[in-house]
Amino acid sequence: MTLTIRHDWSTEEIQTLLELPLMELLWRAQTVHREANPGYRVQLASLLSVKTGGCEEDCAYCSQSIFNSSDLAAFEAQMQVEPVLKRARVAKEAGADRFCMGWAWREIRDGAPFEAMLEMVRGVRGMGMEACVTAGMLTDDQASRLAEAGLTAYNHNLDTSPEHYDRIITTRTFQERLETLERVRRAGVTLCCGGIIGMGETLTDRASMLQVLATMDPHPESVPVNGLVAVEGTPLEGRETFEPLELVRMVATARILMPHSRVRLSAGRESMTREAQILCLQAGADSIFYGDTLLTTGNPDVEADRQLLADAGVQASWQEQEEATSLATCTPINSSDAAAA
Ligand code: SAM
Ligand code: DTB
Ligand code: SF4
Repeated sequence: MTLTIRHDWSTEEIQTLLELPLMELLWRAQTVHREANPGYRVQLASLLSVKTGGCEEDCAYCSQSIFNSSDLAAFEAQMQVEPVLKRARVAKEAGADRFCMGWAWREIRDGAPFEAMLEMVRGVRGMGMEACVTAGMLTDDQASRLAEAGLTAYNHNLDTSPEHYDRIITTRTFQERLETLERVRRAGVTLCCGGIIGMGETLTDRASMLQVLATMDPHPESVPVNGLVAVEGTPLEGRETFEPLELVRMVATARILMPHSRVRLSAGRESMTREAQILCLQAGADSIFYGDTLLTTGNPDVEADRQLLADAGVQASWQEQEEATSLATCTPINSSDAAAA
């Protein structure tokens, strides 16, 4: 099969994929994944909330919005550069090769916190990890400065379909979301852009959100697929947990639509069985968030994830590090230093 990368998907075509018999959908997704990403490894990305709470947007799912009454909504905490870089070092030692930092902001403002953000990006890149930032809207100039600092990716999700969007967020528009994404692209930073299921959307909404992503040219390099974590104190608290097999369908469809993108199995893993998570890997997910917290909510712990990946028989970044360490241990035998000794 020769892969054709398309940017002209229709919502109807995508909905047909989402509705395929599961085995057929998985087969197609695997076929695309194997061809597009030979010898693939699952990327481990660690997350850190650098600025938590006090956000002026009203995202209905978010624990950090001042419009919500979650424990964190009114809380404002901002980490300094050194402690952040220390956390990045720990994540790297545990095997992560991407470090994602979040700021609960409506938009980035110039000044000391932004200068600190640039320093954090430089520091993470200096450790040899990919650096991703999510901090709301930004200007062209801020995007360029992040690019200069070496930022690998900027995360800004669509969250849901354009049609369902107003029921989830009213303080900024879907169009503003797209404009931020364009600014990031123009600055030469890669895009991390995806969404959430389980917020009362229809199947057509899911297809419509994927259609916006799959008609971007180029596709976002990274596509996080989140299952809603229904946080207490948000308007979505008490919502029934998303159906794990529906997350599997989203992952598989995203893989078929955007063959070369990294599809990230993101929030919601704590309410999925190991088997459902493995199905997501089989459906083409090639990254997970690694570490026992996401931004403000829980995530499986490192040991559990290592076991999960080992049981699934997939290679991940920490194994690359272990291979590199064992090679390094062997190196002196052949090196000139050893010969001289
Ligand atoms: N302020 C930034 C923004 O909105 O772009 C930053 C961070 S925000 C927390 C990053 C993304 O995480 C959101 O766009 C959303 O898709 C996802 N997310 C946040 N809270 C979530 C939750 N409770 N359940 C699932 N996904 C969530
Ligand atoms: C994304 O799509 N999911 C991650 C990352 N991008 C920044 C964040 C998930 C957050 C889940 C809720 C929380 O921990 O606050
Ligand atoms: Fe603010 Fe981002 Fe949370 Fe929305 S998702 S309330 S913009 S931190």
